[in-house]
Amino acid sequence: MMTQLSALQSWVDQVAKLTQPDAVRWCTGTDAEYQELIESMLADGTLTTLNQAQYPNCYLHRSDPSDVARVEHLTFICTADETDAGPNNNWMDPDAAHAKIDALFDGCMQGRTMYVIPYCMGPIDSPYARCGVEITDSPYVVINMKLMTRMGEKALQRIENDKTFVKGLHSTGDLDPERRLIMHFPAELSIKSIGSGYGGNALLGKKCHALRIASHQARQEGWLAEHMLIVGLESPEGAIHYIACAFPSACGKTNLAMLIPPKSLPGWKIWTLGDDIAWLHLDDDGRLRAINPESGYFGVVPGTNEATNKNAYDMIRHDTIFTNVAVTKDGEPWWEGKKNGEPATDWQGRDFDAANGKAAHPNSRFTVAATNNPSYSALADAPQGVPIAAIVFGGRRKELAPLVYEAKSWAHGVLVGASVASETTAANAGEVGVVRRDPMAMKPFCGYNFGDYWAHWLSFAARSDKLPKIFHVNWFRQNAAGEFLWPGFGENLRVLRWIIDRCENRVAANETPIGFLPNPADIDTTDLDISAATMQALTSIDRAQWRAEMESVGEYLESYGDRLPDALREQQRNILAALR
Ligand code: GTP
Ligand code: SPV
Ligand code: MN
Repeated sequence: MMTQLSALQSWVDQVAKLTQPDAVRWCTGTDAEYQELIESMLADGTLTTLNQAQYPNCYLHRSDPSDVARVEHLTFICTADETDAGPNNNWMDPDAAHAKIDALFDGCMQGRTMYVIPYCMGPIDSPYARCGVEITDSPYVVINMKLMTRMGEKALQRIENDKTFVKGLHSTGDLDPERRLIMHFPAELSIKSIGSGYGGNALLGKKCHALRIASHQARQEGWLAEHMLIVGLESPEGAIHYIACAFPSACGKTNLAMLIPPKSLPGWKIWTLGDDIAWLHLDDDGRLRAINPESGYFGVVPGTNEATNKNAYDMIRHDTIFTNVAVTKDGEPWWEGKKNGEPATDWQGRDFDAANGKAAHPNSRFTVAATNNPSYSALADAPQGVPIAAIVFGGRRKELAPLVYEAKSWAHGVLVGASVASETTAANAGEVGVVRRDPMAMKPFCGYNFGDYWAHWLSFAARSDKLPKIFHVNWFRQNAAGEFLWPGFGENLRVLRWIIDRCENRVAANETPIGFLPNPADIDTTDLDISAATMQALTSIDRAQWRAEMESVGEYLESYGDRLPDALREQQRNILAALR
């Protein structure tokens, strides 16, 4: 008996009976446990050592080449009624789903150790935090959970007090994509995942718990679980505004959350609260407050360098797990966009040959504790979180979407979020670069019907008159030659400054049918090599293109049938009418 909580003990016993591990190990979350697991994975080849002089305590994991990203086509929401999962999810009947996946779990841990990981999503003493227990046969999962969550003894204590926890069962199985499934049972607060050892498929605290299951709980309890970074922007005068931004996978959250202010904006400071997930609650005063349920980052490696993201570059110089990067002949990690060194072996461990494609996998990742981040905010541990001044949606769009615009009301902002579309990236298995609808950047992560989700978002307007303003940004507009029009990265602070000025009613804007756009002169471009014509293009809209867009948004919304809130339909119709 390893816990006083019989519901937990009996579940662990029942899983052990099904999966038949050689040993069961309860994880305590100590540094010694982490080190011991590292040593054993170095010994069996699960990890390899990187250059310890240049990259102390950094290790490389190469995942199976068929297992390098999330797999939305194998991810299911299992609700009694199919329409509760919605057209945005794959659905399976809960009984059928359990039967199908339990057959794969049967005996799957023979010869392996079963690890029991109690974890807490959110500051351990926060009323907004929620706990879970992940059972896994992957020591790689254990060390990632150690870096990314508050796990071990303290979490177990909280679980024993709360007497409730999300159950997550994971096994790497045989890694055959034909026997890979990620299933969610919102009504049971449980997750079952088999056949993948990768990121969001396997670190169940992250997307499976903190978004899919939590979004379901959040709807019932009146809060929001979102795919958002949280960052504090401190002005030279010392005022800090916290903003929460939802961009789809591999569309710039980690980079924005730890950006380095450009030299021409002296005195600005950036404080990172989170880079991927935010839980948002209304406080007693009606202000929206955010906590980051995670305590580490699982970030995209390619593109990281001293110019794009020096904080991340420095942060991953020590105590970092790299997954699927290349290696130089000196044993240093290497990736596309790194300015020094060259690859000797590629992400699959082969001698590097450009004919085989990129040296690092485009979705190669780093795992680090948040405290490694030079711009880490101590308020990431504050039980009440931080007040949110603005919500920012964004996507990766070559065309159409301007650099920034502001919604005219909360309900309009919900439509702006529901209309997010973005080019697909390597974060999910499948085609890259195709524009698809990704409402609130939650297409892969909302644990229930988007129609009900939008209604839930809309309902906040009746509960508070202090809600944040809502904006939309696009760092990814391109010219005909395929070059980005906007420099991006640290320079994005110039746009965030306009957003803050709008929140403080310090600057006027151009009213258009899609929202308020900046006067080009109100985006500071000091020291930027950007023409007036480009700024004009970035801060204006093409009405014909936008008419087509709003028609397409209307068709998309109607695919949610009678679950679509009337208020959202009305927003879309009014904008379309104004564009005509
Ligand atoms: P997930 O962890 O998958 O949820 O992604 P994320 O939203 O945190 O994305 P991330 O910040 O890791 O960025 C993904 C890719 O976009 C990287 O290759 C970055 O170099 C690139 N990127 C980020 N910000 C910008 C930007 O402002 N402009 C341009 N052009 N590229 C950017
Ligand atoms: C994403 O794909 O949005 C990620 C990486 O943040 S994963 O944890 O794999 O979901
Ligand atoms: Mn993400």
